[in-house]
Amino acid sequence: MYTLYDGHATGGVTVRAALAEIGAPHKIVNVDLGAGEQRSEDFSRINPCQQVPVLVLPDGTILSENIAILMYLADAHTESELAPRCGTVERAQVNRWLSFFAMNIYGPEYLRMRPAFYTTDPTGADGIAAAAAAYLKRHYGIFEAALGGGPYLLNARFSIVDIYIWMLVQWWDDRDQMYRDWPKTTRLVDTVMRRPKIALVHEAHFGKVISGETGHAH
Ligand SMILES: N[C@@H](CCC(=O)N[C@@H](CS)C(=O)NCC(=O)O)C(=O)O
Repeated sequence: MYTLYDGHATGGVTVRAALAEIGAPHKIVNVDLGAGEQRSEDFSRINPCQQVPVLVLPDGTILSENIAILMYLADAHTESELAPRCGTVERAQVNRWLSFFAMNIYGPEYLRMRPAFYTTDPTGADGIAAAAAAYLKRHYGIFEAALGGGPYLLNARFSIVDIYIWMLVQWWDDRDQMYRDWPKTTRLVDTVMRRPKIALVHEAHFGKVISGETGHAH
C-alpha cells in the first residue's frame, strides 16, 4: 500500500493520476498547504523541503520530487505501460522532456505566480513576474515546435510526461492565448484530461472536463 502526502490541486495531482491509471492501492494524507501544515514538525521530518507530493512506498521508503515519483511508479508497474522501457530512445525522450518541464516550466511558474517570494526588493516583484512569463512562453513555444503528430509526446503512446504536462498547463492562466499559440500542447492536455481515470482527478482538482478538441478546462 502506498501513502501519498498531498494537498489540493498541487503538483501532486500527477501522482494521483499515475496511481489511478495503475489502479494501485493507496491512501492519501491531506496536507493543508493553506494552513501551513507542510511546515509542521511531523511533515518536515518526512520532507525537510516542506513540500508535497511525497510518496511513501510499501517498504517505508520516502520518495519526494514529482518526477522521481512518476518514474518510480512507471518502472515499478511496467504492466500499466506508463513509460517506455529504460534504455530505449523513447524513454530518453520521456526523461528529457520531464527534465525540461521541471526546469523550465515548474520552477519559473513559481517566479511568475509568487514573485515577491523571490526578491528582497518589494518594488521588483512585477518585473520578476513579467520576465518569468516571457521565459515560460518561450519554453512552451519550444515544446510546441518539438511536438510531432500527437496527441501525446510519443504520438499514440501515453506516458508519465503527458501527465506532468497536463498538470503544469493548469497553472497557465491565459487559456485563449494557449489554445491559439500552442494547439498541439493543448490537444495533448485535452486528451490526457479526458482519459477516464484522469478525468476524475481533473474534476476533483481543476473543475469540469469539457469534451471536444477546443473545450476549455476552466
Ligand atoms: N521540486 C518539488 C517541488 C514541489 C512543490 O513545489 N510543491 C509545492 C506544491 S505544488 C509545495 O508543496 N509548496 C509548499 C509551500 O508552498 O509552502 C517537486 O518537483 O516535487
